[in-house]
Amino acid sequence: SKRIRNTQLRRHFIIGNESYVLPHPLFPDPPDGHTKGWKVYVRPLPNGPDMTTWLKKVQLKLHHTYANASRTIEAPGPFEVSETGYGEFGVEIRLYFAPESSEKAVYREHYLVLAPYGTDEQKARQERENLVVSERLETIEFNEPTHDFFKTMVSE
Ligand code: SLL
Repeated sequence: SKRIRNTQLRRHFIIGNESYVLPHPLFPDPPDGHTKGWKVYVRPLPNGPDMTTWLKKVQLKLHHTYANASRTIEAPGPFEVSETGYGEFGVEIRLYFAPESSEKAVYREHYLVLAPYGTDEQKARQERENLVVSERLETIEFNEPTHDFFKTMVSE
């Protein structure tokens, strides 16, 4: 459908990871040599609106040492991958949008953080809780959205 001039739609969301030192009940029977369990995700903000009006598919590409390194998750998600491993690497993320948007997939990268970071106090808490979280606020902008996409977005 036709695009609406001089108009932008903007949405915020989270890309991040959680990491746990193994052994951990969420990650039973890890392969030999795997020291961390982790989850990488694309999520709405806490109490934020549903993302699936605009986000229809997420492809997460892991390090080539993983079997089936390319993981694809369709809406409604959750858009996340849980794995175990031994090292940090950049996860390549592709976001695919609602077809009526006529938008091409958008690329993001998230570098996995598996080790405690920050001040000594912050690191001590992450160790005590056995949880490291690395997240950032992301923004997506749809410039001159199609009329059909605009309609779904404003009724969300
Ligand atoms: C590092 N440059 O050495 C990085 C590479 C590799 C991550 C990290 C295990 C994969 C698997 C895994 O953690 N690969 O065995 O399934 O720190």
